[in-house]
Amino acid sequence: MASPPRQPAPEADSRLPPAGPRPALRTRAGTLALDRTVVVGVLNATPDSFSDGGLHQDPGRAAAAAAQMVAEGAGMLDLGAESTRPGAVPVPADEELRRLLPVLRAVRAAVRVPLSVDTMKSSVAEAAIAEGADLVNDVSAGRQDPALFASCAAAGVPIVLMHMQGTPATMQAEPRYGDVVGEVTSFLAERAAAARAAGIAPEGIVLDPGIGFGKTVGQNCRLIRRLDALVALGYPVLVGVSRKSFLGRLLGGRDVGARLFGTAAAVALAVAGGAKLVRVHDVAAIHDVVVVSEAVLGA
Ligand code: HH2
Repeated sequence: MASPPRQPAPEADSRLPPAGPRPALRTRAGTLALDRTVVVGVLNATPDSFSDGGLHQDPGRAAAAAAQMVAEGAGMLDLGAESTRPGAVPVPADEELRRLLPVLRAVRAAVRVPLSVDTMKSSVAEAAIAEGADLVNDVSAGRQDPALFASCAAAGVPIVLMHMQGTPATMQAEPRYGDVVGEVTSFLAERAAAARAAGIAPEGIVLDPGIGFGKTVGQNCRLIRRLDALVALGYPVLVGVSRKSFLGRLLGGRDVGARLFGTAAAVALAVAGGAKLVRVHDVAAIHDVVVVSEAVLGA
């Protein structure tokens, strides 16, 4: 397999987003073009996710929400059945599957966009792929279950590799870094190399700095500000800031339901930094943010 091309030399106009070296992601649902930023809608089939917990456990409601997100501009949907919010405890695979599969089947029947499954377990990923999932989104970047890379490689599905310091149960206790941008970037470079060594194609790898996963408010902001360092690795970058608690803290303790403008600001800056996918709950609003951000960046 060819190596991902290096980031081209910096443009004269540094306000422009770095040119994406891989403008598309190949999935079984077709090619997902990344020349425009893709809005990824979040659908959690969980009772306890920090934002949409309990809303999408019913397959019919999940399918209706999925169809609405696609109508509002989502180019991909991310389905999860295990919360990874700070303090969350792990869910056994059988329970994760019991929650996920009925929702996945209903959503798969309702929409044609690529579906990713947010899981750290190879058994869950394999069952989800058999039911029509097109990508795997692993917040542990293949560390929780070393068999996950092989599952993705065998099925030929892309994977999102996310940085997390610690585990969801403990990660916000005391995040520590010498150089957060350097450490997150070199960690993801190493995980991408491990994924490729396990047989995942380079054009099937997406990197994610893991906003809110073992980071302080300042470290989250720094990672968004210096997204260029991650983009320079040559893989598409996904950013998930939606309604997260660093926004609540920046806004004086704002409630989870009142973080839309904060989310919008962070998404606009992530797009300016070169994010090719943004994972959000409020698809209609963030679709507008992305359209306007790209128009300004391209002017
Ligand atoms: N954030 C969450 C979950 N999965 N995956 C990626 N790749 N990047 C993220 O930033 C990310 C993620 C947390 O958000 P949410 O799914 O809304 O909450 P919960 O983990 O409580 O289900």
